[in-house]
Amino acid sequence: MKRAEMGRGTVNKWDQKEFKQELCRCTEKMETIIQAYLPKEEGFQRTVLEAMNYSVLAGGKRLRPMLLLESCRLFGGDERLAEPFMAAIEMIHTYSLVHDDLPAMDNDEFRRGKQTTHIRYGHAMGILAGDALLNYAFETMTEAVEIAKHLPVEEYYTTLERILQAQRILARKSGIYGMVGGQTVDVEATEKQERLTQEKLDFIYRLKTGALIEGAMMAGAVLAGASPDELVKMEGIASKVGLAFQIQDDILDVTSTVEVLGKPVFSDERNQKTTYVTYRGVDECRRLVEEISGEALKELSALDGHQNEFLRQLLIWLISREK
Ligand code: GRG
Repeated sequence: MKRAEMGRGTVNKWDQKEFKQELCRCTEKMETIIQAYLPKEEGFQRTVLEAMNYSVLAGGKRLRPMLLLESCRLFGGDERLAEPFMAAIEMIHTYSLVHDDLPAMDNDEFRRGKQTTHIRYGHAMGILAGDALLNYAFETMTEAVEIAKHLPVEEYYTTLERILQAQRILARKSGIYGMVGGQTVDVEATEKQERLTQEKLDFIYRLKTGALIEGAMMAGAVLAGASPDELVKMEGIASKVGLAFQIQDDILDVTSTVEVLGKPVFSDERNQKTTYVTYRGVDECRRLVEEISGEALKELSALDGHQNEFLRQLLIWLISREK
């Protein structure tokens, strides 16, 4: 069944093969959109531009842009408006990975099956490329204003408001009340070799991993004109997805291989990090992933009048992913 045949409000199910085919198409689309917004490698500062593009183009599942787009579609939004935000959120995500891999943090040499940015370009350039990606992400989001200029005048001001709101959401979710905040608590606890309480561990997961997933789904929804009440619901769903996603990441760190993951395994143990697996063990973590994601899916299907079968299957896939 083609996606076009699965309009809003339909609840038809896809089988696994159909979903995988659509996922492939969607990943290719993400690559095209992301590439279109990357900077040209030119000028005296060319090295940092190359390092930015190297990091972004190294691969990755492109989950956050997909979640943003599908959340926009869920509320019947205009995809064109979502595109600069899709590229921007992948830039923010990539910057966080580039900085997280630095010697001052996780000190990893491989990511997405390739050398990490600071190994390839040197430590200083790793820091600069991360900074540049974060900055360029916010510049890229403003491209949506150019797209809005082509809308009928009566839609223009509403659209500008939505663009600003989406930008604000992404600033907050990637900043001190989101990803940076979570990473701060994580780094500090790791340095002190603190045995985390469940409360602190949940705080780290909610902010470090969950916040950007929340940002993706909320920004997509807000661009499509979702109501404040619907936004709160999207935040709740995304928060659960983020938690399940991170627990799955913990599981993969101890059960997968470097070949499948494209990054080192047992890195949590090496960095003496407390994770859900430390407290609960792999089997209990698997059960938890199912329970939490089940709740998220239930809340998603309860969104009145809004259904997106691809988004539903995407959430199932990312929670049960193998890399
Ligand atoms: C440096 C401010 C700052 C934050 C770093 C994202 C992050 C916070 C650290 C990376 C390490 C980690 C385990 C993060 C949790 C989120 C996560 C599982 C990231 C990997 O995301 P994927 O699986 O990666 O979507 P790809 O490569 O597919 O894009």
